Amino acid sequence: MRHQVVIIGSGPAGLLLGALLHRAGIDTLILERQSRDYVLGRIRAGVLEQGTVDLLHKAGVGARLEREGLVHEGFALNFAGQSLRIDLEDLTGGRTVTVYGQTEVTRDLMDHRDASGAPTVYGAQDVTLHAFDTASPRVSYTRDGVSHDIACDYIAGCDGFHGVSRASVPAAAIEIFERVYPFGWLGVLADVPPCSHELIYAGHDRGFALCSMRSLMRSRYYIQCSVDERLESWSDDRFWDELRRRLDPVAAAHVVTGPSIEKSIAPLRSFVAEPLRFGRLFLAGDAAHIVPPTGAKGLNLAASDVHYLSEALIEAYTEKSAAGLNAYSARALARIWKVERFSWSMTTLLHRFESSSPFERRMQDAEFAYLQASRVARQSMAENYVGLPF
Ligand code: RFL
Ligand code: PHB
Repeated sequence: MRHQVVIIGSGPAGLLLGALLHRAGIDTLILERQSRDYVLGRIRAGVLEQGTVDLLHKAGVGARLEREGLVHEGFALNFAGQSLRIDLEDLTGGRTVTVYGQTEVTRDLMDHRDASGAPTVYGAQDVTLHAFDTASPRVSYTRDGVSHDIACDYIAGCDGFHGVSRASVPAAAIEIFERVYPFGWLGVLADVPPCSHELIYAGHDRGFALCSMRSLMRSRYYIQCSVDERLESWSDDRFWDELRRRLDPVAAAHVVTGPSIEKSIAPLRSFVAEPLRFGRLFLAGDAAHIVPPTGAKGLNLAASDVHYLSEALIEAYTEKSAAGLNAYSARALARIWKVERFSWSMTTLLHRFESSSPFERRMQDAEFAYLQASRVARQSMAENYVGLPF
């Protein structure tokens, strides 16, 4: 068997790359370790930058997003009992973000791919990359006990942080930059109306809290928790009580509680692998980098990688030019590092660090006071939140 591009992973990065390449007449095979339902069951991101929305439209999957996505013109920062609105639209000359769940993005991309006839293998086990440092790379896998070997021109490693692609690169060829934060996020999804029509990011002495949503009837809330927290020790009631303690009184009074339909703990990490290209293997999305979710950037960063990579591959096939492929790693990394910086700074501003000295706490207070006092400071936050240009 042979395909032009083998894409490993059917998360947002792999599916979006597949859609953009298919549109350009490039033949792709997606290999996904899990089942389709398993991938759709993971509750993750909720906020899309305009650039991501535009890319989804370009890929031909914007219709439901256009109908059901909630356009947000601002969000609130709560800090030490005070609330500050970041007016995205005003501060960025009219730019906004769209609240639309990663699950829905993934479902739209999967449906679109099925309708296009492009192949995806779910439940692909033992995916192994071969000879990607030569002109004839291959990918092998097993499915239902049968082995398969696929020849291709290029391999796109879109298989997330724990995938096989980055792990296949010799350690000496890759440099890792990493910060692991000493806390996680406990997230709850519930079919209750959101406590506010905009997102609320709350820095509090008891720890960070975030009020988000998936629709006008479905809320997504997070609270900072310790890394070794056990999910079993968080009843719904305990979660709602802790959430309300960390919000300003107005927001707390508007929290509508109800049974959780999903509850999970996510660790927080900043991570970048350099470079993103190894011969004919290209890394994109969480396979190459992780940001802590405080800036709502992970999915959006996967989309911007895919923008650069899809353009480069299309150029390689249609113009027989390797210029885009040669530039991919540097172009993508330039944007990745800026987004890493923003995600780290939002995390540092809003979380409670056990190890913080009194000086460091005062630095958090001062940063919030500066945001309150300075339009330029708010503008910088807004510019990053709506998304830096591709
Ligand atoms: P994914 O989504 O992890 O998909 C990778 C896919 O590869 C498959 N895979 C393999 N397939 C074959 N063989 C193997 N050996 C394989 N190993 C893995 C996996 O099964 C999977 O299907 O990576 P991708 O596509 O790069 O997408 C990245 C995003 O999922 C991620 O960055 C975001 O979810 C991060 N994130 C957020 N991003 C935002 O832009 N806005 C947000 O509001 C936001 N909130 C969040 C988040 C992530 C969170 N968690 C749980 C980490 C909130 C949370 C709580
Ligand atoms: C979410 O809705 O899941 C969400 C929103 C904003 C973030 C992170 C996660 O910064």
